Amino acid sequence: NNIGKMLDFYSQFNPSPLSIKQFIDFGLNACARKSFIFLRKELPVRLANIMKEIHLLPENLLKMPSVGIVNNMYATSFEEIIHFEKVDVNETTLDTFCQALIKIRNRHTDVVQTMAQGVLELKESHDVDIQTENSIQYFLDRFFMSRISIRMLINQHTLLFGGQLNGHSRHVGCIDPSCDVIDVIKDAYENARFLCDQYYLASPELRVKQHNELERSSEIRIIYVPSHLYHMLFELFKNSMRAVMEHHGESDNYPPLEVLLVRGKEDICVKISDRGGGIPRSQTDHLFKYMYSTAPQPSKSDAHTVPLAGYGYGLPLSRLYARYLHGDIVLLSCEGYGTDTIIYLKALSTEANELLPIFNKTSSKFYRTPVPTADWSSQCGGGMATRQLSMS
Ligand code: W6P
Repeated sequence: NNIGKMLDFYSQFNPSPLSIKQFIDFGLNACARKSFIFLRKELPVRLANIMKEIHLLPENLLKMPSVGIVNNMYATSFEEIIHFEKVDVNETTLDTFCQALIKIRNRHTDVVQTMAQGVLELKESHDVDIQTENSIQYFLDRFFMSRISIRMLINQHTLLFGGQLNGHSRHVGCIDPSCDVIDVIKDAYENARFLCDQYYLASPELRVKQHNELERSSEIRIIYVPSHLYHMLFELFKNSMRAVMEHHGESDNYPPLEVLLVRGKEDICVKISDRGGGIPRSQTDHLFKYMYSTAPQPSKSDAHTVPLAGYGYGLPLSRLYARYLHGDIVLLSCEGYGTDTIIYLKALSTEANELLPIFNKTSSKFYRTPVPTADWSSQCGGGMATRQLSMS
């Protein structure tokens, strides 16, 4: 059929990663026409690359109703953008293109939730083996990364050319060329603290230290997407607060969260240290796994006990936001004491390029490659890592 042919065609191309500097340059020389010409090819390429991968998912997962819904949404959006393939460019097409992008963005708002539902549906209907679990982890990392990147492109275009330009703001689309990291830290902390106070009737204080190795001035500013940074910090603060409150249950004196913000030549580091009792080393890798976090939450039906942080997809998604522009999130715990989480960001906007999944022979092989047999001896036969079931 036609859409199948178009998918084959567009999935042959690799996505073109942009640097944050290119996003800024694009935005400053704001040309809706150039942006349109770029996106009417680049969006179908990115969509087609990830849609090809959806079809390689383990059959059991593909059959789940929620995954079908997501798959259909992608097909619809792909078709809607393909319509602009051969139109001539005038004011009207630019306008309808903007409207189409907004419609697509709205359609895909709940995709993370729907995918999580699909994983739940699979867990409830089938036994999931290690190979399937690995495939799902591999796929969801790539799928959500693709989604982050596509939404970034759509947001930039609609913010810059959607007709509601804010001339007073220094922002270029959703990028702040002079993002004050401490401001975002404080904002994320305050909002996490608000939830913590509601749930536990108390919350740990925040102590911030900063060190600018380059210019010994006080402020650390970067070119970044503040909403992404906020998302990561809010998630990590919620987790740390929960750990502290649960670990010091009886007391009314909670050890503060300590944040260290450092600007080096290459990296910006934000380290959040909590004294929430830590977690065993055997559990740290699991925190970033989709399959461990989707255990149906006991409190979900009880609207009055919304958990502060439920180890949902928060941590793996936050790490993807960091990795999207070649940063990372690392978690180090001392069981019995507390946990450090570090957000690494690229200090230089020239190094902050989009990291995009590409569909090729290597990626498709992954879905068919069995789990390698262990070449290190161990008691439990499952390889190096002891498999444990759920967090809850
Ligand atoms: C903990 C567990 C955790 C996960 C993510 C971030 C911080 C923390 N602290 O104890």
